[in-house]
Amino acid sequence: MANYQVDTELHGELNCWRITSDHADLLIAQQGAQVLSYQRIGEPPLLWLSDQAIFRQGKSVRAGVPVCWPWFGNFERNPDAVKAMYTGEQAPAHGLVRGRDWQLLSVEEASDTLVIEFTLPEARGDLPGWPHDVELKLVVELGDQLKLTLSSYNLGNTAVTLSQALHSYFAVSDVRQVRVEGVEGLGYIETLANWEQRSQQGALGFAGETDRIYLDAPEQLSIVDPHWERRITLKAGGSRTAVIWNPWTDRARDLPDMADDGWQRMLCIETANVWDDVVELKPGASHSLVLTIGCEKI
Ligand code: TA6
Repeated sequence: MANYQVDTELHGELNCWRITSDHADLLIAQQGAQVLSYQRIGEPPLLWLSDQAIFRQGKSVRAGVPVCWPWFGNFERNPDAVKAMYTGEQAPAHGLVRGRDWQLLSVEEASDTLVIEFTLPEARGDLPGWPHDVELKLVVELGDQLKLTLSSYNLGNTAVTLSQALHSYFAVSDVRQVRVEGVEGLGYIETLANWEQRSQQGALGFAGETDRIYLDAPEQLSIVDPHWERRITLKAGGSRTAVIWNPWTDRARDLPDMADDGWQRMLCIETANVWDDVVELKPGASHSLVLTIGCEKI
């Protein structure tokens, strides 16, 4: 049985919980139910928290795992069925929930795992411009691995279509030295070249700005990091698309919450439902998007 300690902390304007166990340290913000950092004791962090992160109400932190919902990325790039759900004027990137305070429902120990459950009550009809009744929950399970489950349950009497992502920022020794395995042979959308569809040859390495949507992604992807002698494994559930992003030099310079060289130490692989992989929820239907993060020594 592992020992857990839960402490409250204030980071800038944000209420957070720090959870420490015999094996790991986890920091979660109430805003966005956003996991901000995750590190196993004695190892480099698994999730990346920007050195220049801004902890301000209403602004998603450049760190960990922001939740993108009920649409992903640039609203205009979403399928019509997703766009039709929104009646508001300005549609912020990555949806409506990452800058809002979620409610902590419970913290419970189940065998050797700590289970932390959040909900966003406003998703039940009170999100501005999004008048649908969905029970939205994020369950964070800290055991040997870290598991996140984002579930959407349509309690209304009309169908709801959404795109979404667990927009995870992974910590790497140097993005130029790592590779992503599991994408070999997949089709992908190259968002940096007119959203053309292309095909991935071999594993993915990094030599410039990258922003791609991988289609028909397998259940498992991994980040092989020879310098830190580890393989981070990402096991996905309820998702067929994975977005891989690194801003590289110029884009990083434009981001106020990332150091100019911050791009070297991070890599986003986002477990997603985007492009033609949107989630359609009939009344009474539910869907879970799952990400389990593990790590192996190589
Ligand atoms: O997931 C990739 C992406 O959509 C990129 O295009 C990039 O803008 C990134 O997310 C970060 O978005 P943000 O709104 O958090 O700055």
